[in-house]
Amino acid sequence: MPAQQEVIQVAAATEPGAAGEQPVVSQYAAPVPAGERERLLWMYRTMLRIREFDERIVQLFGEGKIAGALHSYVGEEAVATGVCAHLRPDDYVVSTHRGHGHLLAKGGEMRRMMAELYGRVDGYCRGKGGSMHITAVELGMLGANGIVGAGVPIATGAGTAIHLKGTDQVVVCFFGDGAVNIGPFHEGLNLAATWNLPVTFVCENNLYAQFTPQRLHAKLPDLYLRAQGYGIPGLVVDGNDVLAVADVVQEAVARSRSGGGPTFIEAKTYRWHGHAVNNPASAVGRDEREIADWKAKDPIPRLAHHLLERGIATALELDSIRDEVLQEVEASIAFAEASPSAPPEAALEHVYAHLPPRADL
Ligand SMILES: Cc1ncc(C[n+]2csc(CCOP(=O)(O)OP(=O)(O)O)c2C)c(N)n1
Ligand SMILES: [Mg+2]
Repeated sequence: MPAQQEVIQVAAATEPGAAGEQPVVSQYAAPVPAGERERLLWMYRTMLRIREFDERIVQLFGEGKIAGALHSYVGEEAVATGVCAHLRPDDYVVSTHRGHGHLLAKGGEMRRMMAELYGRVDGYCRGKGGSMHITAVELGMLGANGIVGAGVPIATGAGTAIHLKGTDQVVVCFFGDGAVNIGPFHEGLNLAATWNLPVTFVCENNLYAQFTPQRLHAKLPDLYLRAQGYGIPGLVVDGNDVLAVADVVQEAVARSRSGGGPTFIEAKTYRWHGHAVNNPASAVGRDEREIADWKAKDPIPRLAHHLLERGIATALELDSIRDEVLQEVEASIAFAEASPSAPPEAALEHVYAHLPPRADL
């Protein structure tokens, strides 16, 4: 594990909440608390928050309370959590259509994400973005993205900005196995490699792109080997082992911070549910056996086992973390339901940034 990071408290909305509340400080906003035990418990809590949030929103979708498309991250929690365990609040992440876990791991407030899914004004994008467009620049979350592979050039752009500013920030770009065959993926990786930019590219290989098994869309079984084509380090990791993910990301991020350029990490994992909330898990080519085998590698009990076996936490402590997370989920629903819907007339607000006029234009 790396040098300890400070506990950072990230202010929530700068605008008052639905009921005229003052901005609050999220209890779990700190990416990584100081101290190893705390870091491990943060990982456990973060994976549970991601799991319970995504399981609950599927129910809410079924009840008609949430509209639009939802893509469950259940099964893949160790990737976002392990990655963000080594990021600072001023680092950036670029997300995907399956991005709830990325936001929570980067310090996002569950209740503001829930409000966004409900289309309410207290959501991260004032209820106008929904699941696939959540952006929280104040947390370094540069956006979920409904276009497969489109985050790669955005991450390369953010890496270029860091390079030009001369800071030691880093960017992590999340994308799926389906994105590695998209044109902008190659352009973005090539440019990041050539310009030695501080970007860690994290391929969440859950073995399927929508319904297409990875073996049918790429000849290479190990996608991290693509890194060789760009002349950058490529690493592969068990994406269901949060500690292993944290270790490889620690190495990649340290290299980027010290000017060593980008890394490509392939995290092999699996999503338990269908591609989107309205697709059955078994849709096209996924049999019950395969799903059951991956469920047996559930990253959450795996970390719990480690914590218990090493005497890092007691079963009582882990139970109480679960209780707190379940309460947080229910509180986030109450918060979202109390928040007003985004008014239709707000649709055209915040479309463009208002920049001060420049004399030289
Ligand atoms: C450019 C583009 N092509 C196709 C789609 C439709 N689409 C949405 S998600 C998806 C599969 C993405 O698979 P992957 O990148 O492996 O991510 P996962 O869903 O497995 O997390 C596709 C093809 C899209 N959104 N954008
Ligand atoms: Mg995939």
